[in-house]
Amino acid sequence: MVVKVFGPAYGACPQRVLTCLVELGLEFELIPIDILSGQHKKPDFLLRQPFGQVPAIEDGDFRLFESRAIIRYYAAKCARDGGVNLYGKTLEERALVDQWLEVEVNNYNSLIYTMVLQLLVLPRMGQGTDLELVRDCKGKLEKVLDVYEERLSKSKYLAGEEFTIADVSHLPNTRFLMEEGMEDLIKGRKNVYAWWIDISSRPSWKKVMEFLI
Ligand SMILES: N[C@@H](CCC(=O)N[C@@H](CS)C(=O)NCC(=O)O)C(=O)O
Repeated sequence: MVVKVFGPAYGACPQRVLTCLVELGLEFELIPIDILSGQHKKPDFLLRQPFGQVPAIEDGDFRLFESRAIIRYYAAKCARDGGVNLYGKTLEERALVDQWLEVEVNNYNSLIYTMVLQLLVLPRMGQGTDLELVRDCKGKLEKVLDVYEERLSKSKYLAGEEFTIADVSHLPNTRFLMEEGMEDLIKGRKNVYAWWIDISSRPSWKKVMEFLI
C-alpha cells in the first residue's frame, strides 16, 4: 500500500514524516497542500486534520495526523514486521527513543517553533519580529543543547548507539537553526555538531531536501 502524505515538502512536520518513510523503505505519494492559500483550513482538509495543520496521512482505510504519532506508527509497524528497526529492540530501548522524542517536542521544538514564527512566518505576513523573545528562546535553547552535548558525548545517537526516529524527529528544526543564522548553537558543541553532520548526511534526509529544489 502506498502511503499518501498530505502536506508541503517545505514544512518541518511533513519533512519529519517523509524522512521516516524513506528510512523505512516505504512507498509514499506526496500530495501537496497549499498552506499559503489556506488549503489546510478548508473543510475537505479538516476532515483529515481537524486542527488545520499539516501533515496527515492516508494508508488504505487508515488515516492519521500528528507527525510524531505517524513516525511512531510506521517505525513500530516496520520493526514488528521484521523490517528496518528505528524504534529499539527491547522495551527499554523503545522507552529511550520515546524519552528523546518527548524531549524533542517539549524542550527543543517548543523553543524553535516560537523562533520560526517570529523570524519567518510573521515577517511574511507583514508583521514585526519580537527580537527580545527570539533572544530569550535562544538563551533557553543554549541550555537545552548543553544537555544534548552531554548526552551525545556518551552515545552516538540520542537514544543510544543506533539511529532512531528520535534523531529523525530533530532533523527539520536543526536545519532551521543551521540555515537561519543560528548555526553557532550547533557548531559550538563538538558532539552535537558531529551528530548533525552524521544525521543530515543520510540519504533519507538528502532525498527529502531534494523535494525542495
Ligand atoms: N503537532 C503537529 C504540528 C503540525 C504543525 O505545526 N504544522 C505546521 C507546519 S510544520 C502547520 O501546519 N502550520 C500551519 C498552521 O498551523 O496554520 C504535528 O507534529 O503534526
